[in-house]
This record gives sequence, structure tokens and C-alpha cells, in this order.
Amino acid sequence: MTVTVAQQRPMISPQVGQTTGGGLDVESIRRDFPILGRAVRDRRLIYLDNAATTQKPRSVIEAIERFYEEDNANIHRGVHLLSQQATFAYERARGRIATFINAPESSECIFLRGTTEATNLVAHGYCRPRCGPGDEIIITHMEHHSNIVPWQLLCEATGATLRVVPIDDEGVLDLKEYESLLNDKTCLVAVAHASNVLGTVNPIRQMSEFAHRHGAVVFVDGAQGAPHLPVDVQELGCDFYAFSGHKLFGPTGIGVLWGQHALLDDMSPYEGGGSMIQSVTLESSTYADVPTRFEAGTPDISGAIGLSAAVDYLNRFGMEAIAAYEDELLEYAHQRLADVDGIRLIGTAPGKVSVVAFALADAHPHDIGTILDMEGIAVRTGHHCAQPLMSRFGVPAMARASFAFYNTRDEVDALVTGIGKIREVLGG
Ligand code: 7TS
Repeated sequence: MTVTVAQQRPMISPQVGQTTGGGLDVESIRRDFPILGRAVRDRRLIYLDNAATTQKPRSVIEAIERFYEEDNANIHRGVHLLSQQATFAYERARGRIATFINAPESSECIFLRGTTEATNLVAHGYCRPRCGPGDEIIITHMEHHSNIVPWQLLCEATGATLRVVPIDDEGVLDLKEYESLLNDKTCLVAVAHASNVLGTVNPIRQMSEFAHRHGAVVFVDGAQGAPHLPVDVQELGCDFYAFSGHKLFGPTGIGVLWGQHALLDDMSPYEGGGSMIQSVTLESSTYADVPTRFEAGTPDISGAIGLSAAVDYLNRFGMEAIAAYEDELLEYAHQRLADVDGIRLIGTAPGKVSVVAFALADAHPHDIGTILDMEGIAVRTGHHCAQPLMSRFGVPAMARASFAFYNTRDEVDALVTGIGKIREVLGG
């Protein structure tokens, strides 16, 4: 049964107008997200698992629906009207997304399934032909598994060596150590724009400058950067930037790899199939230009259109305003949570994005997640696909509340109250 917020939780009135950082009208923004009106376990939904995936505004849902109702056809192949319309919509989506990250050319944006696929494409397409024994790949201690395992596979296959930049107890990268790890054997540096656990924002511009001095290229995992920060790939100075649509208020199954044109142009395809060729004989094939060379088979057409609608939606407010609002909310969350008895906040780097990981004395993260769920509060618990980071902080798992610009101070308050209940239930 779907019930309204007001019926279920009159004690938590959504006084979202209180939180006006960045000048956002969050009350009105919340109405754009249909799912935020639903109840969970007879409570109003408090969705604090945005680092795993974000909710979708109505305009995204409608853009996908409209595509299937009006334009659906395969792209880049038909002369018929629907195919032309679908192709136009898909390529227009690419252009809008390129503008969103200030890519010099829209052809530098490749549609893929998401950050994970983008990372694997760079590992195979860029590094494999260039890396051998003695070459080095640098990652950091705060990476998501998707920015660790592809590089381990690469090293296994080529004999290259993986180097890891350490982090301090606040979750800040050791830049001195990074500098000393770089050398003329460094092929590529792979680093998260923002950590999915600590929220730390890494100094990509500086890291790119250092790497370029040694002729290394920089791949940025932007899965947690793009949803929270304005992204200007030219300003960042990196060589590749990847992000996932579903963490950016768009659909699942679509993501983007941006790369410098010259680098992409010099890369071999990762997957073979239809669309990515120039010509095929039974003996051999030649390949299409970028980006088509990397988009074998029928792509996720409606996904690209949905992601473009998400970007249009974000542009209504501007990422600067979104970041300013989230900064205030994060500060409030840190203040409130720091007062909770027995809590340990993990990740306290200055300038972090709105992700708060925590451990509670004597409470298993799984119990924390389950008890909060009884209150309608969705948080993530577990290793967050960052097991090396868990080891770094000496825990097998953590709980994590991750906020988007539709979250409110009331929801932070509800989280704090919910954590209080955990102690009651567990008898702490
Ligand atoms: N990189 C980072 C920093 C991430 O946070 C994630 C997903 C990925 C890569 C992989 O993205 P995908 O869209 O290709 O799967 N992070 C999380 C998370 O923190 N909780 O669930 C998924």
C-alpha cells in the first residue's frame, strides 16, 4: 500500500525549506522524484543510498517512455524516419553529455554500460598494447574494486606492476608518496575523483600534472564525482574520465567514458561486432572512427536518452548549486552524527562529498542496515566494494549514508533517531 508521508510520519514534517544552501527549492525538487513519495515498511522512504544508485526524476522516466512510444528504432543503420529520429536523439544525447563535462568534442564521449565497463575498456584498449614487464600502473588505497581488479588483470596479463598510493587516517591521499611512486615506467594512474566510502575528493588536476611530467596518462573514475561536483574535464587536466548514468539520476545500463581524442584514436577496439567497423572481409576488418569503434552492437539507446534527460534536469539547478546545498547538508550530518554515542565516522577529509561512512561500537553493520530499514531508512552496509579500504581502517564492513540534493536535514535527524533505536534494539 502506498501512503503519503504526512499520514505515516506526522512527527517528521518535511521542513525542507530550512535547508536552502545553493538556493535550491528542495521541497519542489523532491516532488520531481516520484519514488520519494512512497512508503517503505509503513514509513516514509528516507533514501540515503545514493552512492549505490540515485533515484530518477520524472523527466528522465518520461524521456525513456517517450522514446519507446514515439521514436523507437535501431540507430545508425536505417534510412526510415524512425531510425533517423532515434539516431538523432542518441547523438544529441552524446552532445549534451559532452557539454555537461565540458568535453572539447562530443565524439570523445563513448557510451558504455557504466564506469566498470569504461575502466575495462581503458585497461584493454589503452594499456594492454602499451604495458609490459617493468611498466607500472598506479592506483590508490581508496579505490572501488572496479578501479582495482581491471588493473590487477592487466598486470597479470602483461607482467606490469601495480603500485598503490597510501592514505592517512582522515582519508586523504599521501601526495608526497604519489610523487615518489611516479617514474618513467608509469604507464597510467587510475584514481577516483571522489571515494564512494570516504567521500574524499582527490586533487585530480595536480595529480594529472605530476603524471604528465613522466609521460603517464590519468584515468579518473568519476562514478562518485559527477553526481556531486561540477565536472570540467579540461580543467581537471586528466586523459580519461568515466561515470555511470545510474548514479547521476539517469537509468541503469548506461555510462560514459570521455577520453582525449588523440588517445582514443590510437586505441584498439575492446569488443568486436556490428557498427564498430569500417569494412569487413572474411580475412580481416578495419574499424570505425571514435566513438563508434568502441560501441559494438546495438547500444543502450533509451539509456543514453534517459541520461541526457538527467543532465538536462541537473542543468536546471547547476552543479555548483547542488554541490553547495550538499556541502551544507553534509556538514549538518557530520555534526549530528559526531554526537552519537559510540559512533566512529570514517572519512573526514576536508572538502569531501556527501557520503558518511560510520561504524557503531558493538553493532554489526548488517544489523545497523536492518534496523534502519525497519524505520524506512535505506543505507548501505558491507564492504562497499572497497575491501582494501576496509582493511586500511581495520574493519570488515561499515554502514554508509550517502546524500543527494533531494535529501534534507529532517532525513539526517531521522537517521540519528534511527541509530538511537539500534542501540535500544541491540541493548547497547
Ligand atoms: N567507482 C566508484 C567510485 C563507485 O562508487 C562505483 C559503484 C563504481 C566505480 C562502479 O560503478 P558501476 O556503475 O559500474 O557499477 N559504487 C557503488 C557503491 O558505492 N555502492 O554500490 C555501488
